[in-house]
Amino acid sequence: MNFLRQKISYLLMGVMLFMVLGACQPVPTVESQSFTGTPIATSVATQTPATSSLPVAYPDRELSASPAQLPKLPYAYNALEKAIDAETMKLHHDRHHAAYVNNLNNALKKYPDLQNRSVEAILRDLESVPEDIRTTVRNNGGGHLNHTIFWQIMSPNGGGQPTGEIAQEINKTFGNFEGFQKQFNAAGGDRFGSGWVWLVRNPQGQLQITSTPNQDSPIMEGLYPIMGNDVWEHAYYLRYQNRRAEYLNNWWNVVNWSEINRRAQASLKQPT
Ligand code: MN3
Repeated sequence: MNFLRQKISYLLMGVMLFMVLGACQPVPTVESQSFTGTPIATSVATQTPATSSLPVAYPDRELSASPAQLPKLPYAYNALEKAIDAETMKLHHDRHHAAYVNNLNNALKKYPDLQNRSVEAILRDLESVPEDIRTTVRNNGGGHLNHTIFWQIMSPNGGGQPTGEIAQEINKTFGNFEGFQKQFNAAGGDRFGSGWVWLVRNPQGQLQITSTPNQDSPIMEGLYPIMGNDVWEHAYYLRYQNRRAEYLNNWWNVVNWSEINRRAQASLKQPT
C-alpha cells in the first residue's frame, strides 16, 4: 500500500514538474516586448495570424472571386493594442472575415460565371446576381471587401494627424481634422445596429462621410470607400463592451494615413 502511495506521489511530482517546465517556456521576444494586454491575449498574441498565399489587397487590384481568399493580416494580432486587443483581432480576422469568404465562395459555386467577375464588380451590379443568392452575396461579398480594406487602413505605426494630400482635402471639406473626426464619430455612433462608417469620394469627386448598414459597401451606391471603421460589436466588444463611442475615439490611434492617402489618390482615377 505504501509502495503504491509512493508511486502515485512520484507520478504527481513528475506531472507537476512537467507543467512547471511547460509554463517556463520562453515567449518569443518580439511579442513579449510589445505586449501589454491580459494573459488571455498573451497566448493569442504569440500566434501567427492566419495567412494565405494571397498578398494583401491594394486599391489598384480588385478582389478575385475564383475563389475569394482570406487576405493575410498585415501585422500581428496584438499590433493594434493602442485601440484593439489581440483576442478581438484574432476572432475578427480568423473567424468573422474567414466566414464571409467561405460563405461567398459557397454561394458562387452554383453560378461559376459570377466567379469570373471581381468581388467589386459583383457588388456594383447586384441586380444581375440570381435572386436565390443575392442577399448572401451582398452580405458576404460586402463583408469580404469591407474587412480587406479595414485591415489595410490600420497600422501599428498609425494615428496622429493626417498627412499628404488627404490632410489638405479634409481641411478643405470639413474645416479641420477635429471637425472631420467629430462628424465621422457621430456618423459611426448614429449607425443603428451593425454597420460601417466611411469617408468616401462621390462621383462628383468630393469627399463625403457616410455610413452603411450590415456589410453593405459604399461601392453599391457608386461611392469609392477611402477609409472606414467597422462599428459591428464584434469589432470592439471584448475591450469596450457596449461603449462604441470610446472605441470610435481610440481607433484614431491606429489609422494608417499613408494607405488612406493611397486610396484617396486611387479614388481620383476611378469612376467610382
Ligand atoms: Mn467586422
